[in-house]
Amino acid sequence: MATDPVPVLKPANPSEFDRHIVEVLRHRVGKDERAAKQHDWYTASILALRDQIIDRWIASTRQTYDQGDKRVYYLSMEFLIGRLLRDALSNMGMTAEMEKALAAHGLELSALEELEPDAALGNGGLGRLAACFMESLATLDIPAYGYGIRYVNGMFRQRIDDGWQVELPETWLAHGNPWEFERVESSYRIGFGGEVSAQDDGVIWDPAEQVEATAVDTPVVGWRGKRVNTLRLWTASPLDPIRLDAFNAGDHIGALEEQVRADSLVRVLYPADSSPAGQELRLRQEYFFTAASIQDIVRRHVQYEGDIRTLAEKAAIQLNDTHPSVAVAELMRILVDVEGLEFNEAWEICKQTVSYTNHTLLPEALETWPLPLFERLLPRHMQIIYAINSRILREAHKAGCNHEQIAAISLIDEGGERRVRMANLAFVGAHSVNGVAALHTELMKETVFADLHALYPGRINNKTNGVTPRRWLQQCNPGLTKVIRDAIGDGFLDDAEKLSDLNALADDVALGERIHEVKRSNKVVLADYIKRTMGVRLDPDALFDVQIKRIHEYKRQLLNLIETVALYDQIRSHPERDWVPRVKIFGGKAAPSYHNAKLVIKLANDIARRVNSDPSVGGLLKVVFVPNYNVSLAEKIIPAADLSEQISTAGMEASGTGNMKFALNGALTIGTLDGANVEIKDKVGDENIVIFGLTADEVAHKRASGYDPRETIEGSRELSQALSAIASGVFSPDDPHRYAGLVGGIYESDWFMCAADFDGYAAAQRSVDARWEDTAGWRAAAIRNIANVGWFSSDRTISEYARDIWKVR
Ligand code: NBG
Repeated sequence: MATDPVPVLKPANPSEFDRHIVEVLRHRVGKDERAAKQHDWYTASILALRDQIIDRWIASTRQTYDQGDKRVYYLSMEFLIGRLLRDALSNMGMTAEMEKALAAHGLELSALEELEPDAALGNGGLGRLAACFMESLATLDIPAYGYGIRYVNGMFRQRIDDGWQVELPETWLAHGNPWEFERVESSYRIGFGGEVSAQDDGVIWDPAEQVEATAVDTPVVGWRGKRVNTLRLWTASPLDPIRLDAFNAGDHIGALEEQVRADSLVRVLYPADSSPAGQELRLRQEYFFTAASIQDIVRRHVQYEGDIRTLAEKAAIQLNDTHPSVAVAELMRILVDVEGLEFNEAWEICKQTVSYTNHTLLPEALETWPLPLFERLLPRHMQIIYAINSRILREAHKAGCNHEQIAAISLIDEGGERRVRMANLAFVGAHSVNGVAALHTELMKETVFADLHALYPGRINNKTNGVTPRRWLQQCNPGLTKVIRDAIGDGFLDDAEKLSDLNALADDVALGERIHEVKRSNKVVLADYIKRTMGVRLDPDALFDVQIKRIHEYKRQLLNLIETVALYDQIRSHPERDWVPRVKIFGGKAAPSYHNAKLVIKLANDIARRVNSDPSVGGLLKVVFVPNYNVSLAEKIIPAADLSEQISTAGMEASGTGNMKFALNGALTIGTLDGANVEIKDKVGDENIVIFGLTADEVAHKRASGYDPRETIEGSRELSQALSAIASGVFSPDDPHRYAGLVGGIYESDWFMCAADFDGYAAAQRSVDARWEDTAGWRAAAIRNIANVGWFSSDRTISEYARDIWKVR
């Protein structure tokens, strides 16, 4: 039975809570407890828990109003929240009570938890970071709203058919969502297109189309239930749901056109990780949720403060990547056209209020929109952007920028088809522009934002990412949490950096043994899941080597697979050697249109089929690709991992956050000096992490100096053999040329440095084997990882944002 680490609140009398659940079951679910099914109990449990949360929610909101506190507004196209039941129970300190209440009806909480759909309103790291931030904001008692879109179909469900990824719609709302509240009173009209006309007293934008945005709120509970904040997601509806005249005239489909148009705005999350979908609908989605959020923020401010001029004192708007950067133009439009401020004054307010986080340097991910599209959809915003641009370019000119620098700073990309640069817009409209790990922030200054940084030095700052230790330690790994509490007490539950007390115990054999026992039982649970769902049997005493994340060439799942093939060859050629039994676990989704990423998934499955059925490896190597990787699966897999694969081409992974979760759960990292790996290494110490490969500088230099991968490949027997095996169809006898192109890419350009880093990676893997044989050494290193990554708590990250950017207490 899971128990709460520490009772958090004054527990309600268990029998009282039980009565409450039954009452909810009857009156809000409409079921007799004798006839109720699991799903009815699930709904009743959440609603009963929600009642407890609401009291704190109202108290938090009142307090913010009464004290006139500054609020943080986190605008994000994605919130990858996952399941909420366990999180809310644990943070409210009500897990034990809920278990007891359910037991009285012969129910198990863990079974009900499995009924909750994963709210997958995000692609990967960026969306999950937003979810961790929401939880930390509430934990730190900072008044905050998350603003996003209530997608009807979130991230697609991935099925693997004959090794290939198949995308299916995820229907998380199919059975209702007991967490949310629709706020019909918080509705705004959002316009698109139309005409702009100048009147005596200002500019009038007369949109050609309008939809209504309505708020749907979900409470977000912080640790120990101190504060409950709001995640406000927008849904869309037409102003006229049906054109009755058309309907009556027989045009049944055409009559519903507006409804369909509105629905499509909130229908799908674009499943393209770090690359813009490039479609008009995406820009419409961005404007839709941003405009609704800005209107909501301004309305709240004016209602309670009376004076729009004090906006920056009471509101901090954080743009999560460039997706909401049209906020700069929208806020300016409202300040100037609606509130009647002078442009200059409005511009100062805008900059003081807004700040922007960059999450990638990949050129294809820095959003730009074709100018004609932007102008057609948002004619007034286009004018405002021109006005901002002329101001910025004058400043650049005055500062002595040359022609090239001015071209790079401009909000309009004039090379080729003219496009609006959303990153530049966010940069100039914000007082703070931050990167998400130290290396990434430095690279921002040197590469994509070099000229803007020179013009506005001091604006770029670093805020290294973090993860919430509630979900990513306490809730996903109760066994480890208990062992740590027994060892160092409860302090780390409120301050993750207190995990450092474990350092003194790193060589304690008994502690090492207990942590090992927990890890082993987590591995048994995962192995059972994999046996049940995939039919593959895993040995829980093998080394579990895990790479779970979006499938992307820069993340180099391919490098891992090539090394897997090389290891397979080695085991077969040298069966007499003392091989460390390994399980290679992969998981992740590929963007549906990303050909090479989908091929990598197929390759992983092809290799798995061959290796797992080859009796000559004698179970020393197993490969599994776990389908439909999502937040809930991560919560199962991470606590069971021994080795964390963080092997991106240096300079390309902005931060990574999975790397932090694994280390917190006692896995060792094998990785490159990329993203936050660099800082993880600094914290855990060189001896407790396995680093290999080119540095970001070396990668840049190699690319610039005419690198020839052929030479490298020919110089490495292991690599060339593995590549020829893959390319010649050893793993794809049904289609021998399937991987010729994938491997050909490595021979021809090796942009992602798989060949260049292969030998270093393979050697690092063998050093991992050697470490694993040294049981005491491995266990001590695992403890030192747990002990030293408390700094990567999102509480620390959020305190830095609060202090340096938002200026909230
Ligand atoms: C991702 C980066 C990750 C980073 C997360 C959160 C995008 C655009 N960026 O390295 O690739 O950890 O953002 O900051 O999804």
